[in-house]
Amino acid sequence: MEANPSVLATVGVGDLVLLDPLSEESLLSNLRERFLHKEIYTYIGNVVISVNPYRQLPIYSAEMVEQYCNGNFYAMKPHIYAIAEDAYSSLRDRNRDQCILITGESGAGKTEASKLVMSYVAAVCSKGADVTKVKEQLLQSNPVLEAFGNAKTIRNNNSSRFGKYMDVEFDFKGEPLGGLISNYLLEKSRVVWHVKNERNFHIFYQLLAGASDPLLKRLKLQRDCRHHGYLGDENPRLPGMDDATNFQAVQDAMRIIGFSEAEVMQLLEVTAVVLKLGDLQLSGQFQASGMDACGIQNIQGWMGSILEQALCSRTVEAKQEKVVTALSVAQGYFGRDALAKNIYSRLFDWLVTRINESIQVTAGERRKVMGVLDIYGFEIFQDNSFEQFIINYCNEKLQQIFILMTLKEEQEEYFREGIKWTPVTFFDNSIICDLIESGGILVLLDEECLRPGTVSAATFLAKLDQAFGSHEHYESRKSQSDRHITDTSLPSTCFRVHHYAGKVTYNATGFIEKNTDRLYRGLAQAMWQAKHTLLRSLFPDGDPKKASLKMPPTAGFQFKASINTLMKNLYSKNPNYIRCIKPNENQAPGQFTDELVRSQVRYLGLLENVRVRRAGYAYRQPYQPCLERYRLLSTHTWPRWTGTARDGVQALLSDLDIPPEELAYGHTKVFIRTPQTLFNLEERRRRRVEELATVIQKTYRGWR
Ligand code: AOV
Ligand code: MG
Repeated sequence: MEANPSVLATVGVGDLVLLDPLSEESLLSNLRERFLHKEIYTYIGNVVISVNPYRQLPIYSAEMVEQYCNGNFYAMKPHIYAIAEDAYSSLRDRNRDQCILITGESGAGKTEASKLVMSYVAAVCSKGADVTKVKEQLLQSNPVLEAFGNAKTIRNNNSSRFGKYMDVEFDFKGEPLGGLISNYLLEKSRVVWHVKNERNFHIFYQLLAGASDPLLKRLKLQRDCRHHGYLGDENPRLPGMDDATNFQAVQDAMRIIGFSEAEVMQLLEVTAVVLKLGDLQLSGQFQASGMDACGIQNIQGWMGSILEQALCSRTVEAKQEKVVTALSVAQGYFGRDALAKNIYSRLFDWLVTRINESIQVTAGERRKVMGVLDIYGFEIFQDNSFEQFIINYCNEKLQQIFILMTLKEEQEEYFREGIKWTPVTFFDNSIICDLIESGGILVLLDEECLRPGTVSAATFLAKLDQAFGSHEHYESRKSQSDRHITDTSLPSTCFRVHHYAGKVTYNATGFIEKNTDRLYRGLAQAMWQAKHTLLRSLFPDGDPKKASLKMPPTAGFQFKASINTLMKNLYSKNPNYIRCIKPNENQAPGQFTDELVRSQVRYLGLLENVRVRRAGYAYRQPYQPCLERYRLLSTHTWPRWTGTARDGVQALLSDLDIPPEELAYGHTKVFIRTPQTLFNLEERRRRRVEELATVIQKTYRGWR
């Protein structure tokens, strides 16, 4: 049978399964050639590879949507719309919950891909008025969450600094009912500090650039970023990003989602409070007599004195006695920053909860779900801390789920089905996941955080050395000297993890504080006393009646738990993969840096992925549904078949002139080698259905 011309007749091959000869080099040059001809999408079977074009391509129009909506996955040029269509139609017609897993390093195009998938699904499902409202709400959650959760980093001008998973729920007809967003650990340290040439979260710049004069005055903010301590003093403008326009868009989006004017105002007020905290100047005087009067005025009248008390003293209750101790300036600043980070991250959680209130589905009918996962990508910076550790751990887990679901499952299924299989070796990263989670670094970090006595980065590092000194994916000064290696690039305060995507050196300093993430109780109480409804509601733990002595779970512990819940959720759905590749380090169009792409091709395991796919069969289906679907194509099985489903499928397919090497019969499923065979079957079925319909119509007319 001829291979599908549309997959072959493009630049290079559109499906790497068809690549000949297959090698890392040929795979790379195929991607390069396509990329340079603006063909950014390429398949490996049903996996889509997307290379970031860093320019607007004319391939996302309504006509394009139309084409993919009516076409067949294998009959059109590779496109992200094809995988969106495949997932959506499988959800609608085959009743299977779907998830879209988007992976790739920072700046590779994950967030853009997730938005393309969402907009595709929104465009193809029905256009009724009530549905339109739901669709708008779902789509508008993006600009809002991006304003508060994205920031410019060195890698990406619009980098997601939180993980996001969104379940979109559909009714039995495939119309959207609503959704539910889960967010994962926001990089809140950015609120109080960012490296040079990066920015704080977009919303701060948007607010200052876009707010009217009266609004700024009301919020007691200065328009110039340089007047605000947390924003730094470099020029914050970004090419191609208009903060003022975006501020308007964010406010419009909130209204569409269903925020009231009062809620929007409160949200902005709390955002302003965070900025103002950064402007607080603490001095020696601060300790003795409180902060200077103007500082209090500036921060907001209702917060002044409570905050002063909370920031410069700490109250410890011992044996029913209250002991008030004064804090040093450094402690005051530490408390101030902790408070700013806490307010902001709680505000972000509130934002997600609030959006969910608007989009959540309450009706009890059985629903179908499409989950879209867009997290922060694997990243390596000059200085990597707890946040990068968490982000990279998350990517490690996603890689694992990819390996498990695509490669391992594939092989194991052949084994289960009793079909001959030539094993393909691939790197299994579960050893790195274990190094981090089960009994790994995060667990030791928790132990260190909870241990009484003096703990520090040094004691934490010593603990790691003791446990993992000889682990092949762990490195530190100590483990190096044990192995007689001298490597001056690894500082003594750091440890290094060999991740699947590269080696990352983490600075252990700050891990303990960031993991414990404790806010002086006095600060939570001060916030709870605030006369601001929203701010107050963010700190239920500040209610003295509810204050418990139990230590809240650590940041790492919570993250681990939520990631594992997420993994279970993903495992229960039919996965669809989009693997994003970053073509160059300059965020520039038309540049394809071989070495950069090669390393991604390598760690994403694309070559192994092609091998597995080639060694195997592109499509499989259990006998019963297969018989049901195609039995009308053969007189052996139509109109009646009385034998077993397996015999039926065999009788039916051998009647259809399909080359025998195209098929394999497993214990419970039939396997089809190439997509073209399936395509052909579907086409014959479509024609046959039409034929039968005409017959029925004629008969019916005859009766009248
Ligand atoms: P990321 O989500 O993978 O990084 P983004 O999706 O934010 O990366 O993409 C980075 C930038 O690349 C975008 O802001 C666009 O300018 C450009 N881009 C990406 N995909 C496309 C596309 N299909 N067409 C045109 N431009 C595109 V991070 O969030 O940093 O891991 O944490
Ligand atoms: Mg992103």
